[in-house]
Amino acid sequence: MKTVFRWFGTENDSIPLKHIRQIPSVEGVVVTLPGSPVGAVWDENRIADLKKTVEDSGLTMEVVESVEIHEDIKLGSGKRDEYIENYAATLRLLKKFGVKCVCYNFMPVFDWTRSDLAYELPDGSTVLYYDQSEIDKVTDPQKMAEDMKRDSDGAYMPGWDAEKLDRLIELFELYKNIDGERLFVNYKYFLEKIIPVAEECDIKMAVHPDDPPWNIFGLPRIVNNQKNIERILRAVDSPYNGLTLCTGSLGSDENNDVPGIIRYFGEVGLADRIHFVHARNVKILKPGLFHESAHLSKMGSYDMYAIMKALYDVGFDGYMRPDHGRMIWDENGRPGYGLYDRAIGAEYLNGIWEAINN
Ligand code: DNO
Repeated sequence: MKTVFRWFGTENDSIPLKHIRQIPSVEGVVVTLPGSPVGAVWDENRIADLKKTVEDSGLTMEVVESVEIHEDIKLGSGKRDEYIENYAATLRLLKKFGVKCVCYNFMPVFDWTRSDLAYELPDGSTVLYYDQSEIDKVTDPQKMAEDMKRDSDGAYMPGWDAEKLDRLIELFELYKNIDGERLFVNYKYFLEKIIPVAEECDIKMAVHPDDPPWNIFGLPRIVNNQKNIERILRAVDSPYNGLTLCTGSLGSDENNDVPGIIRYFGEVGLADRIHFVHARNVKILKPGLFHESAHLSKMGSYDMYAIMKALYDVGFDGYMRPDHGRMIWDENGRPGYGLYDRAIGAEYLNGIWEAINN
């Protein structure tokens, strides 16, 4: 297991790389190119600069999160073939710079969604919070998207790019014709074209589960449970067609037994598809109502030992990053992505791993 840490780039992250370098277990950072227009080929010079900055700090740059997928690909319309070609061209560039794993998602319109980005816990820390009844009250997703942007203090929010937000009404109209099955067909089309390129580039594609893992605003979500994920992994049967096992995203639906899913993938020969793990804990208060928590098992609904042990037992050998932390110690940072709590999480998870290993 290689521990990595998400970093949004010099211009977009308040955390200096030298601080990340000082977290004992962390070997590398998970990067993206903020501001790259979705669907366009990434800029080679910017990738080169990023790699130099990262490596000059003594860290590796082997994981990208995300190369986002244009809505036309998910909708199966418009300029999807052109966007798929651009995606392939970006993968070829990333190969040149030693990238080994690309995390992406296939959620229509919205990436991760929360109703509160700074919910206060009794200890005074703040966390991301989701209340389905609040989401159900949203009659204007455009306004919700704008509120989320505002509450993130203007920070660049991956997956919430301006181009998409500007055409929300149009997108909602277009998605009226897309149910889960249609979305799957469009996804398979993308995989059939892109997985051979991933093979050629030796880049593992790792789809991120939907967060939360159920339909929202009437938009279908299909990367959400064991059965549907298995179907996707088998749709193009290649080791390069893999998964980002996000414990918190899957785990916010109590029907998803996360260690059970890992063990099941081990039993059916799909363990080697888990290329990347996002490890965090989440406290489910009732179905559709949860908040994120410290990584420590007793702070949330998940036994993190059981998750790490399941990964160990199925032979997990990919990348792991501590996912969303609380905001603690008066840190001002991007919701979910402060330095301190994620660093604590990284060491805790590595402690579990070391104990299992020994
Ligand atoms: C949230 C992240 C997601 C993830 C994307 C991958 O914190 O885990 O935004 O990066 O879904 O495309």
